[in-house]
Amino acid sequence: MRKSIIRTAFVVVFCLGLMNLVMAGESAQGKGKAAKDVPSMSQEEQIKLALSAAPPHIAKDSAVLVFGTDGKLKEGRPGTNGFTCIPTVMNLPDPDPMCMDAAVKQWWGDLMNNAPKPSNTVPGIAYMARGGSHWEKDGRVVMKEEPGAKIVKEPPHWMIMWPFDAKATMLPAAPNPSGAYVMFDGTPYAHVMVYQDPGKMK
Ligand SMILES: [Cu+2]
Repeated sequence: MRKSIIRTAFVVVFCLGLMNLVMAGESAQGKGKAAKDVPSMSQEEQIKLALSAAPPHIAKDSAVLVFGTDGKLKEGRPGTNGFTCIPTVMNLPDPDPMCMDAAVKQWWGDLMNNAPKPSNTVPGIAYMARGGSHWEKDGRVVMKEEPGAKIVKEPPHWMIMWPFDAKATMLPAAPNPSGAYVMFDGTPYAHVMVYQDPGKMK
C-alpha cells in the first residue's frame, strides 16, 4: 500500500515535470517564431546589427544584449557609456535594432513586462538609425497587433521616452511630413518620435 502511494506520487511528479518541459519548449518556440531571423544569427552578427542603431561615437562604448538559444535576451558584451543596444525591437523581417540610455532601458523593460506605466523618473533617449515599424489601424498608431492593424515602416529616427501629450505640446499624434509626432499618445507609454537620422549625428 505504502509503496504504491509512493509510486503514484512519483509518476505524478514525473509527469508534471514533463509537462513543464513541454510547455517551456512550446513558449520558446512561440517566441522563436516571432523572432525567427535575429535570434538565429550568430552572437557576432547580433552585436553588429544592434550597434548599427546608434551613431558610431555612441555605439563604440555601448553594451549589447543578444538573444540566447532560449530566445531570451542576455548580455552580448558590456559597455561603458550607459547605453544598451538590442538587435531588434519587434522581431519582424526588417531589422529594427535600438540603442537606449538607462532611462529607456527601464521604460523598455516595463513595456516588455506589461507594467501599467513606465517607471523611468527622467526622460530617456533611444536611437533607431535603421528605422523600425509600428502597428497602425485606421490611420492611428496602436501599441500592439490587433485585428485590422497593419505594419507601417518608420524611417531612421531617435526618440524621447517621456509621456508627452499631443494636445498639451501641440505636437501631432501621428506620422506626418514635419518628421515629429507623439507615438502612443494618450497612453503612459507616449513618447516623442523624431525622424532624424542618428547615423548623421556627430
Ligand atoms: Cu516610437
